[in-house]
Amino acid sequence: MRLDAITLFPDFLRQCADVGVVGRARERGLLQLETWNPRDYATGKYRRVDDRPFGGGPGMLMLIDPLRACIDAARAAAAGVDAEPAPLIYLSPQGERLTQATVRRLATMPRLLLLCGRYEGIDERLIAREVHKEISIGDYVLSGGELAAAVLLDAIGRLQEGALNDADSAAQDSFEDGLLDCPHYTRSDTEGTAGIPDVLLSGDHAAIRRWRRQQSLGRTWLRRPDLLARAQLDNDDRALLDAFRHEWLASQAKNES
Ligand code: 9D3
Repeated sequence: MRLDAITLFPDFLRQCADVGVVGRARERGLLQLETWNPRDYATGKYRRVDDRPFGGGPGMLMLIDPLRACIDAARAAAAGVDAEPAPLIYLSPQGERLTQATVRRLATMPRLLLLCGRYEGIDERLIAREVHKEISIGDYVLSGGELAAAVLLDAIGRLQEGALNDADSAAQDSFEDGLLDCPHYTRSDTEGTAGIPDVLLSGDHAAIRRWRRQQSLGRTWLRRPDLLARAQLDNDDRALLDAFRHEWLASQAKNES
């Protein structure tokens, strides 16, 4: 898959694409990132990339002409990669909230253009004409779109076929089945095995699998009831969750007294 990012801070995104699983995906040729800087398409002595909004008020917008030239150049550079023009995604607080379902869909595309805004954003006419989809990564205020693009790059990159090794299998991930992960424990010279649930030390792999599933269900019930409401649970899951609820409610009652 090829990603083209339009950004005033190309170094930041390039560095994000160099580390960890995504860096490895790039080395394996599964993912390609190209960056395009509107500054390189700005004119005049100062190569300005910002401008004041019509109607006045505080804050600046990205200057429309360098941005359009930059988008055109990015599009032209990858024309011929496939027949359809690559969709342009604008990372913006006004966008649809990013979910793993969207990530999965985007990860199957041969090519995507990502537009990172700075200042207060971009001219609405540019959105209307050039942008296929606006995406937000959550309800908090960032200072620009680069971190959001890095989130998308990371989430998409690790899903490329061959990016993950068996050890970090995507199938076991939290959110792949809509549930939170179970607790994990590892060896410690200083802690020994204190505080580790007995079942994990028992060697009974069927019991371990059941315990982990129960913890996933229970934690999702406690922490993310919104996810639990949408999860597909079978009869075994419901029995495990009922038992978890019972134990948890009993332990709460004991703490009350
Ligand atoms: C006057 C109101 N503006 C500043 C508080 C609104 C505003 C403009 C530009 C708020 C944030 C930004 C920059 N944010 C992004 O470019 C952005 C973003 C975000 O802030 N939160 C979550 N997802 C995203 S995706 C891009």
